[in-house]
Amino acid sequence: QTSIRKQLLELFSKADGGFLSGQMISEKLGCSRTAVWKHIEDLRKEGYELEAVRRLGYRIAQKPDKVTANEIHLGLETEYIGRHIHFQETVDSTQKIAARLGYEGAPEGTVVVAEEQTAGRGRLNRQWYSPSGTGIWMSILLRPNIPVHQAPQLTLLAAVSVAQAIEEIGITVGIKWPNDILIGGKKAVGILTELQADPDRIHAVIVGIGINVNQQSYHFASEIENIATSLCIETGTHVNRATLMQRIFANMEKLYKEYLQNGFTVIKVLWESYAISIGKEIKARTMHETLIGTAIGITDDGVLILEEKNGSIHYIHSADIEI
Ligand code: BT5
Repeated sequence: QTSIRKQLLELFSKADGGFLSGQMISEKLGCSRTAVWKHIEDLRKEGYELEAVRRLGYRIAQKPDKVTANEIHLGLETEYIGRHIHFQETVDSTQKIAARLGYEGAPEGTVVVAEEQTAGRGRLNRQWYSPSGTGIWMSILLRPNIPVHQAPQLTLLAAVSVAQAIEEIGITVGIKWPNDILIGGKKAVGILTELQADPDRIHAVIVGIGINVNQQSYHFASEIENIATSLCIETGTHVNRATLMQRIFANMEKLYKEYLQNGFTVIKVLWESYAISIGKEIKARTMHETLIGTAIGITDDGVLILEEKNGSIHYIHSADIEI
């Protein structure tokens, strides 16, 4: 039963929003027209909006707002990112599961995604709020053959692919080094990159991405209600999460291929086009000190360059930035 469902969704995926006749479906699936009708009804019960037109057949007008493998595969345009989806309704943290899959040899492009995280985390073990059904909480596993010190570039690459996907739905975004995507000064996306590596070789990079998608402001915990926003708040409309994930995967795969082939140059230029801290006076809080100065750019490794008033230059690998 589930495999027929899968085949049916694959047919619709190939039709790319177009109509499939009942006759054609019944032939391809090897079942009766009545059985096709029953499967279509089942899809409707799951939240798919199916348009039925005489002589033309059926068309998926809207898929349910779920982030299960079926919804993500329906219409996915990539070669490997998102081809292996590990979905669970509730997890502690998708990073933890992706880390385990990383050690177990999961292929590049594997994505772990959940409707809810009970222990989502940011950098330095800070909490990442991940309420059920409202956001995209996912971890993407990559296995790039690059030197360890270049791994931070992948955080910036991921940020660009998410920024592009959000722009495609008509929202202007800015990136705050290294990992925040802001809309109108408020945080909509956080990215956390973790490594599985020996000193001289990367085994896996796990890019964790948290996106506030369909929260209303009253959904936010009081700790973040003044600093956080969601795509729904910004657009005024509900945003389909699986479709957004597909756009992120497509953008990311394109940039990642470019990156592996030609290096960081193109990604850096794109990243800089979104950067909101560069050229500005910032306060950078690192583990050891707080520096105030002008953010004059990023290095080819993705490290932030800060110039103090007295002219001294600092290379910042990790910090919280205030603009
Ligand atoms: C981050 O850390 O911004 C990285 C967040 C990465 C989350 C993803 S979700 C999928 C994957 N699985 C995980 O467990 N994590 C990754 P950082 O720069 O340290 O920012 C954390 C701070 O952002 C917190 O201290 C809060 O102030 C704020 N924050 C927490 N939840 C938020 C939310 N939903 N929206 C906006 N801001 C939030």
